[in-house]
Amino acid sequence: MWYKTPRTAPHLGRSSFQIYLQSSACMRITSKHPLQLTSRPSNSPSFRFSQQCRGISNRIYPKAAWFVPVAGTRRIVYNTRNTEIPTFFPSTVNRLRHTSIQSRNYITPNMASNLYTDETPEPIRSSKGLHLITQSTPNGQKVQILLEELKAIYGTEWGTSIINIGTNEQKKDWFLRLNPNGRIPVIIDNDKSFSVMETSAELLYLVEREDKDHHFDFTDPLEKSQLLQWLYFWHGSGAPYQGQVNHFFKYAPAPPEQLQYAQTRFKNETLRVFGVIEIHLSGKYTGQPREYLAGNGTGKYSIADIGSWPWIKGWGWSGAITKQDMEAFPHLLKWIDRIAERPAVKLGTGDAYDASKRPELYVGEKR
Ligand SMILES: N[C@@H](CCC(=O)N[C@@H](CS)C(=O)NCC(=O)O)C(=O)O
Repeated sequence: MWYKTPRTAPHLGRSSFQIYLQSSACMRITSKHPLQLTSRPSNSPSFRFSQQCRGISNRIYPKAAWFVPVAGTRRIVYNTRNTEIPTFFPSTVNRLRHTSIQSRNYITPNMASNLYTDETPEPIRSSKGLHLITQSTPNGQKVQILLEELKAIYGTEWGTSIINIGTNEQKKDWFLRLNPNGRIPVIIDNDKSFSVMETSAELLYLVEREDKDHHFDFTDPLEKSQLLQWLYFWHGSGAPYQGQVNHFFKYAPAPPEQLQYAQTRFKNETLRVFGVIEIHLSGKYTGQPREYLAGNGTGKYSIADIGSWPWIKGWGWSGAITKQDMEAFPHLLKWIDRIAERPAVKLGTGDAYDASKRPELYVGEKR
């Protein structure tokens, strides 16, 4: 139902904002799926939605205009003829995103509204707040550990779904929609209808969202830079090599003589990277041995450590790297043990993420 209002909207005050919507889209939206508008700040769903609509109308229908003034606690939508649309309820906003707007491609594919389809497993589709899709591999464990650390300090809550990457569940459409790279882990922030791929970006996203007191990152720009250096170093120069060691020693389907070059190459690169971290931790060039990768003095445990530890602690997994090889890295070995002692690290690598112990978390094809 629509209401007539005075010609001038009385509440277009300082706290108001205006948006312009393409009128026929707006007509469909408001008649079928009422839109709630709030006076809350710019990260509210309705404001973001409004911004999206503004982009649409500017591009396609520059002349069509709907005013959406928001002031104080009033929640009112106006069109150009000052016709007032009644106020609406929050639950309609999500429904709106998933139906009329999305199906008409008014929102670009990257936008949040496209997170789920009917194919998305129900526990993920109906998840609220933060949701992790994982398997307890080194990459999965990075995010599992940080979430457990955040829970220990802030009581952070999230849901977990475990998939079996052996069945290629991560290559299905429902998953690629969340992470086009088709790999775990993925974090979904349902509060913002936003998904995050790539472990380092996920760690950064989570500390930004949850770690208000900076337990796992830094406020000082130089310390923060150091954190990023080691986070990126491992992401770009550590995991890819160690991942190839695992591949060429454990999985590659070729006769051993054909694998030798790749095996030697990636094993040596991995050991070289371990050596880089050993130099840093030993204080060889600074005179200051360190306990952790980033931070002044001996450093502070942070997402730089969390981003690399789950891989490095598994140095023996492929069978390629021997105890004797590792003797060259005494500081690295102590760092592995130091971090392994943390309760949240034990939780993040433990039974809570073992699909055989938590079958209720399993989604998708099992085997
Ligand atoms: N660069 C990615 C790598 C993620 C990744 O490789 N995940 C592995 C598990 S450790 C995976 O999903 N593999 C399945 C596949 O390759 O299809 C990240 O840091 O998130």
